[in-house]
Amino acid sequence: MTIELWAYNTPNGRKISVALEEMGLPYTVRVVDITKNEQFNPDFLAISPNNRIPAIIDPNGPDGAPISVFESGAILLYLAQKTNRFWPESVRAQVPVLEWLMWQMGGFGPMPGQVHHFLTVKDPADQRYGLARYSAETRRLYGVADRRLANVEFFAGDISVADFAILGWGWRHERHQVDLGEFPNVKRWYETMLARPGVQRGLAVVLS
Ligand SMILES: N[C@@H](CCC(=O)N[C@@H](CS)C(=O)NCC(=O)O)C(=O)O
Repeated sequence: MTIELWAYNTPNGRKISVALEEMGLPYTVRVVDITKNEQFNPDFLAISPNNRIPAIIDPNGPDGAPISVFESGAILLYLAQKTNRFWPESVRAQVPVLEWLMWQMGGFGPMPGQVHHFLTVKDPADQRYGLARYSAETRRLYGVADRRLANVEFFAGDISVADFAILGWGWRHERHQVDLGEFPNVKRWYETMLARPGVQRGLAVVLS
C-alpha cells in the first residue's frame, strides 16, 4: 500500500504532489472535487475535519501503523521528517525552513487566495475594496520574497519543503495578476524550481 493523497488541482494540493514527487515517494491520488463539495463527504472529513484539501493517509506511519495528516504545512513537515529530505538536520538550519513555511501558510496563500476570490465578484462595488486590499498585500508579500531571494538561492538557503509550499502559490501568479518580471529574484527562483523534473511531475499529475 502507498500513501494516499487526497487533493484537488489547487495551490495547496500541488504543494503535496510536488513534494511527493521530489521525495520519490509512491502515492495514489484520491481526487476530492471541491467544486462538487466533496470536501464535505464523511470519508474525507474523517481525515480532514476542516473540510479543506489536501490530506494524506500514510499506511506505514512512524510506528508502522497508518496515520492521516491534514493541513499542507503539517503534511510537508511530516513527509520531510519521514524521508529526511528537504529538511536539514540541525535545529539552526531548520529555523529558516519553519519561518518561510509559516510565512507561506499565514500570508502567501491566504492573501492571494482572497485575490482569486474577489476577482470572481461581479458587482464592482462589492469587489473594489477587497480586491485592492488583498492585491496590495499580495504584492507586498512578493516584495518580501524578492528581497529574501536576493541573498539566498532558495528560501531557507538550501532547497526545502518551504520552497514547495511557496511554489504552490507562485504557480498561480498569473491568476492573482502578479507579473514576475517585477520581482526578478522570485522569477529566477520560480524558473529554477520549474526546471526540476520532480516539480514538473508534481505539477502535471492529474488532481481533478
Ligand atoms: N490551511 C490549509 C488551506 C487548505 C485550503 O484552503 N484548501 C482549499 C483548496 S486550495 C479547499 O479545500 N477549499 C475547500 C473549501 O473551501 O471548502 C492548508 O494549507 O492545507
